[in-house]
This record gives sequence, structure tokens and C-alpha cells, in this order.
Amino acid sequence: MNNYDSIRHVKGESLFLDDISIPSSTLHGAVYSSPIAHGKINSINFEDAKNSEGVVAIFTYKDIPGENQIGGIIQDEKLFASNDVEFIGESIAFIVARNQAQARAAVKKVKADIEPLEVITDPKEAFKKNSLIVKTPKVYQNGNIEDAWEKCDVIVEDTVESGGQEHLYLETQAAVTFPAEGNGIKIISSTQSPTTVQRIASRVLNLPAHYIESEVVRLGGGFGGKEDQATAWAVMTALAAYKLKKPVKLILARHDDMRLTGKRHPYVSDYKIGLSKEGKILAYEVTYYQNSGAAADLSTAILDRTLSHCTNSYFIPNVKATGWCCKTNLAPNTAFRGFGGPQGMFVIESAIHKASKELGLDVHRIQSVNLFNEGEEFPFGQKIENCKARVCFDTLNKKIDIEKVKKETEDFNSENKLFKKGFALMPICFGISFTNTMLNQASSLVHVYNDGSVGVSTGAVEMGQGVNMKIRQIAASVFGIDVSNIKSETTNTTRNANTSATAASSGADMNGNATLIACRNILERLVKFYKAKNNLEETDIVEVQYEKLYLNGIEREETWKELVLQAYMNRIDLSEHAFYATPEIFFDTKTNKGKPFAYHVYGTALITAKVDCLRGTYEIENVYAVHDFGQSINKVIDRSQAEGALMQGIGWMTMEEILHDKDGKLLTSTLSAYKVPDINFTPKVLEIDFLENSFNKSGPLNSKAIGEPPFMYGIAAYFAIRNAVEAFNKDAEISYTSPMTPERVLMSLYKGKHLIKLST
Ligand code: MTE
Ligand code: LUZ
Ligand code: MOS
Repeated sequence: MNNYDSIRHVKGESLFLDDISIPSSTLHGAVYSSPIAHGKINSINFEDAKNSEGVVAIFTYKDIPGENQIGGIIQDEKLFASNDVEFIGESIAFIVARNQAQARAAVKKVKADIEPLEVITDPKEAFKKNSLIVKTPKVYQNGNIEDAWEKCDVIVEDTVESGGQEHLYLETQAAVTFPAEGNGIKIISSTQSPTTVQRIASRVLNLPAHYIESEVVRLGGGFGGKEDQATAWAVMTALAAYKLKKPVKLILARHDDMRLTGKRHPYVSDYKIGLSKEGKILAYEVTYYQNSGAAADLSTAILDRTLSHCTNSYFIPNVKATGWCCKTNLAPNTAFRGFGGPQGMFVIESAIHKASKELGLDVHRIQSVNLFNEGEEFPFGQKIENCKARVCFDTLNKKIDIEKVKKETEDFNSENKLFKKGFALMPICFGISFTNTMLNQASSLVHVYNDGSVGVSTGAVEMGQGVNMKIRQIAASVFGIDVSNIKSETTNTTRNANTSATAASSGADMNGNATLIACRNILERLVKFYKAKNNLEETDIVEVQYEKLYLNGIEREETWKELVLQAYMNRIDLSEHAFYATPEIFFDTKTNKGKPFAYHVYGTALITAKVDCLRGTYEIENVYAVHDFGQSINKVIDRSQAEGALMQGIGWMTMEEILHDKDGKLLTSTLSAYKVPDINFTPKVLEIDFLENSFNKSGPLNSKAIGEPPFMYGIAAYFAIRNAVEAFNKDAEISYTSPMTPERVLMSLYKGKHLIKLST
């Protein structure tokens, strides 16, 4: 079951936004944005830009027919700045010219007079100055934290920092809008959420939604970076096309994409953890200071997921987790694979790591002792059901023998002076469903054409994760026909309305479930028709397998194609729209209790690393994981999703470093300054085993969501490297700060060491 997309990708035949053919009358846009991170706009001079070659029009906030507002959860973000600017890269104007080069050249000719104001880039500083997205904290708690401390044998406190992350989708942000008949428009964009594009375009243009058709063909990657932040660019082309009555296209240059768009949220977190002598975690108190950037975007939802993942895979009877969305003068940070989960999980893993030294117990012992058991509860009140935490951990242990890995690592370290090894385990437990219950809905529109071929439209956006292939397989499995007879159509708001973003790893889950329902309903009609036509009994079993019809297990003359054609000629409806809303989930936002997730995905990974203690460089040597895929619909896709997520997680924890200067300027805005894992960095061994006998009634065909959960295995890379560094320099008191870049490793290796004897 190869992904049929991959052949077209390799041949260069897949159509990404920039490949869609456009009329020669199409105009091209470029964005003029704020050069400073915080200031009051005195005046902006567009004269030279206006007179620049090829320029057709310049749009600012003054040209907006509706509201100058693109905010979702909280309406605090303008499409174009009006009186002030709050981050470098905040859009001020959209310049439209005959071609792209002319538009980009004109941008350089704009002159702005902006009076600088104080810049905040650090979340804790923002917190101290009461610069907050929401003025009240969000608190998740269970048990009684105050009484719990007394019972602890060991209490450890510290501060943990994790950095941002650039999405680095291969395809940069892009959109094109075509004017349509009757003052309408058609927007094609590279978004994970065509409905959001439609809704915001409607608000900005003051047009009802049915005037706006919003379509997505496919994305060259999104990773969350196009869940909310594809909207502004699409709406700019919509505004210009609507006003000029010409098609208008915008593609961000890589450098601009990196500068103008938000990233993974950096966090600074303070924790206190208490354990028994045996390593049982009795109490955990944590406060997250999320660096939200200059506007809310999805920050509050991301904080929810941080809080709901604050204990990772561990049962802790007394928890108090507090979160603040801190407003800084950086581009608004946004969704990124894991959606706040990784940030929360890095803190608890750091706490366990530090506590292990205090207790004199191995980290993997503490991890294993505290893993969730069936029937226990998350701090937000959801019961642990169908728990796979321990079986994943134990299966991995059976395979690799942790004590043996420990012994080999210690032996290597005692024999080698300048190279040291480290290992770490990372259990994961990730909740599947949007934390906002309302968003857990999807739809599917299935047409069986009268030649027996099938078209399926859903709300899911293909971004490389293979959702189109899974949808085809699901339809094929119901109809009993080959996947080549099924097409997964573009995502379009006129076929699937009011859709949620393809996000939260639930795109294939929810749209797949809707497709199952739609296909089953059509098949039911076909079977009913066939039985009536042939005077069969209700109890007779009519099936299609391999395109052939079977009656009570015996092959019939008719094929699927003939059945469909006959049904058509007898005026049977061959189309179906189906809707899926995840059952049983709910959440009370007053008490922060409920059952927000349909289910959880579990797994455990082991990562080993080798550090060159002279240079500070490192290799990730081996990655072994046992992951709970449920019953995988497509093992090729699921394995590659797991590998890709894992490597992206390792990148976040190791080499990917986002840096800003004190004026809020992004220093890592080019690919020479921002490094992501490449094939050379890929571990020599990367083995991910499928946990056996896992079934999931919530997932289509018993599958489990795969997009995000394996990202968090990457956290083990941080600790593997750190443990190797500590094997070299026992006295280094290294702060729990990620990413663990080679620079940070080098500084830690020699921290507190004034004289190093290198002679052997
Ligand atoms: N895989 C590829 N190749 N490209 C992507 O952009 N996004 C990830 C994941 N896998 C992504 C990807 C993210 S952030 C999510 S939420 C899921 O895919 C979304 O798809 P799904 O819900 O269908 O799994
Ligand atoms: N988006 C969202 C998400 O709006 N809510 C979520 O819970 C979520 N989780 C993961 C990724 N995107
Ligand atoms: Mo993924 S962060 O839910 O787009």
C-alpha cells in the first residue's frame, strides 16, 4: 500500500499552489511589514513604491471594506497595522504589481516613520510587566498539592526552558484568488483550514460566506504553521482580487516566510516535584510562562494542551499546573506538531531527571514506576482507558534490555576519554481530539459515478501526511473495490462546509470516520436495490469483494460496475454526504474537568547519543521505539509519519535554535543560520515497532492517529546528549535549557573546568 502521491511527487507532477495554471492577467503581491518590533506609526510614505515599475495598487487598512481583524479565538490581530506595530514583520501594506519581482522591488521603496517603544521578548519579563494575552491564568489541578509536600521524601525545584521551532514546510505560504461572477471570489491557498480562510475573508471583505469559495489542492507541508497563519496571506489576495477584479497571487519568499510567521511557542517553566524514596511521584506543581508573541493566534488552545499533558504518561495524585499566555513583541507564535504537548512534557521529564540524582535512582526506574495504569485519572478528570503505557515500555525493554544498554554505556564511558555516550527513554501519552470539543466534527461527500469509479471529498487537507491515501483505502475497503477506482478530491468549502482545520492529528480519524459512514450508506442502498431486484431474502448476504459480487459467499455474474450501472438506471441515489462528530467527549472550561480526548496514543522510545567531548558535536546513534498505532490503515504511511515526527522532535531538542536580538529581530531567518536535521544527522538505527493487539473503536478501522504523538520521542535526544555530557563533566550544573545545540554542549562540557588534561 504505497502512497499513490509519492510517485507523482517524485516525478514532479503533483500540483502545489505555485504549479496551478493561472491566467496571464494575474497580478502578483508582496507584503510590506514593520521593520521594528514595537512602535507608534507616525507616517508611512508609499510615493516611491506607487511609482515603482509595474505597481498596480497598494492596499492598507484603509482599503478594508469590512473589519480589519483576523483573530480567531481572541480578536486581537489586525490584517494590516493601523496606528501601531507590535512585532517585526507585522503586515502594513499589500503591494500588487504586474509580476512578482516588481511587487517585491516596490516593497523596498516604502519609507516608514515609526516611533520606537519598549520591546519585550522574554515571557517572564512580560509576565512581570503584566503584558498578557489573557489576564487570568489557566489552572488544572487534582488532589491537594499543599498537603502532599509533607509526605514526600525528596523535593526538587527548578526552571526549565524550551525554545521555539521554525516549521520549515518545503512550500512557503501561498495563495491565489480569482474574481468570480456576481462579486464573488474563489480563493485557493496553502492552508490547513480552508473554512478559516473563508470565514476571515468574509469578515474582512464584509461578504457573506457563500460568496467565497475556498479551496486547497495540497500543501507542501504545514506542521501546524498553516493551521491559522495561512489565513492572512490568503485574505490579502482576496482583498486585492475583490477590489481589482483580477486574479492576484502571493507567494512568500523563504526569508520572508521565516521572518513574518510565528513559530512553536518557547516556554519558561518553574516546577516543584516531590517523590517518595521508591521514586513514586507524589506531588507536582508547575507554572508555564508561554511566549505567545504579539497576538493570541492559537496560544490559549496550545496552553490547554500543555496543561493536559503536564504529567506525560505518569499518574501523579497531586498536581497543580498553572499557565500564562505572555504577550511579547515577537511574531505571534502558533500551532506546531504537538501543539504545546511537547513543551509540557519536557518539563516533567526534566523534573524526573533532576529528581533521579537527588534520589539516586535511575531515570528509567522513576519513569517506569509512575506509568499510568488502567482506571487511574488524568489531572483533568478523564479516566485512563485502554491504557498502553506499560505494555509499550515493557515491550521495548524486552527488545533492548535497558539494563544492558546502561551497562554498555557505562563500559564505553569508562574506556573512552574524549567520547562519551548517553541514553534516555521517553514514554509518551498524547490525547487525540481538539481540546475545544466543538472542533471535533468532520464531513465526507461521496459520489459513486455510474461507471463505478468514486470521488470522495472531505474536510481533510493533504499536507504530506497521507490522508488522501487513507481516505481512498477506507472507501475501497467498504465498497470492496481497488483504490485505483477512488479519487480523493481537493478540499473545498462548497463541497464540505464548516470544516475544522486538518490538525490535532485527527484529520484522517474524523474525516475517515465520516467517509466510512457515507460509503456504508451508499453500499446499503446498492445491496437493498440488488436484493429487491433479485427477490432475495433480507437475511441473504450480498457483498462486493475485489470488484465482484458475492451472494452468501458465492460469486455472482455481476461485477461492482454492473451493479452500480443498474442501480443508476433504476434511479438509485449514488451519492451521500455524511457527518461525524466525535462521541462522548466534553469539557467544562470552568472547572477544567471532563473527557476532552476520544482516546490516547502511547509509546516508548529509547535514544542513544555519542558526544565528541573535544568539539561538542554529537551523533544520535540509535532510536528504538514501540509505538501504539492501533490497527494501522497504511503501515508505510504510518511508519514514515512516526519517523518524520520523531526526527522533527529530535531537531527541536537539539540543533534547531531560534534566536532574537533584544530589539526583537529574528537572527535565525535564513537556512544558513537555522539548521534542521538532514540525512547525515539521521540515526544509524531507527527502528519503530508496531505494538501488537491494539484496537481502537474510535479510529476508522480500529486505527489510531499518528501525525503528532511520535514528535515527543525526540525529547529523549536531549537527555541522551545531556547524560553523555554529564558522564564527561560530573560537576557541570547544566541548566535545563533546550535546544541542546553543539555550542551549548561545548560550554557544558567545560563548565567549571579550568584545566583539561588532554594527554592520554
Ligand atoms: N506530515 C507531513 N508530511 N507534513 C505535514 O505538514 N503535519 C503534521 C502531521 N504530519 C504534517 C505531517 C501535523 S502537525 C498534523 S496535526 C497531522 O499531520 C495532520 O494530519 P492528520 O490529522 O491527518 O494526521
Ligand atoms: N489545534 C487546535 C490543534 O485547535 N486544538 C487542538 O487541540 C490541537 N491539538 C493539536 C494540534 N492542533
Ligand atoms: Mo498539527 S500542530 O495539529 O497542525
